[in-house]
Amino acid sequence: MSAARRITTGLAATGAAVAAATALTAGPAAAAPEAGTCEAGYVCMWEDAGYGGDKWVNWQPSGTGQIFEIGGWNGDNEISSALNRTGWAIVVYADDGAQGDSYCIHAYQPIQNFKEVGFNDDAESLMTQGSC
Ligand SMILES: [Ca+2]
Ligand SMILES: [Ca+2]
Repeated sequence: MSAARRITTGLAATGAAVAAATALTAGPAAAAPEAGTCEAGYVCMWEDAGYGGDKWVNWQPSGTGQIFEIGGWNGDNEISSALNRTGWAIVVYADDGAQGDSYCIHAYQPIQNFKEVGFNDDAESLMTQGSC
C-alpha cells in the first residue's frame, strides 16, 4: 500500500540585490574605521586604502618577535591600509624577513591609508613588538 504524496516546494525566489561594494578613497576626515572587517586579535591589511580590495594579511599573532611573511605574489608592495586589532605594536618592513625600512603601527591603531604615513605599497613583512 503506497500513499501518494504531493510535495510542494515553497521556495519563494526573491531577487536578492547584491550591492557591489565600491571602494571609496575617503579623505582625512573620514568616518571611523570599519573595525568589523577584521576580527579582534588579528592584524589585517588590504591592497587598497580604506580597507578595500584584496585582504592580503589576516594574521593572529600570539606574542612579540613573531614575523609574518606577506606573500611575494599576494601582497608584497601592495599594502595600502591596515587594522591592528591586537595589543601589540606591528612593525611593517619594506623587505622580506623583517628587513629594510620600517614603520611601526601602535596597538589597536588603524592605518586608513599608508600614503599618509609614507609607506604605501611598500610592506613585505611584519613583526610584532611590545610597543613602538
Ligand atoms: Ca596598494
Ligand atoms: Ca614578503
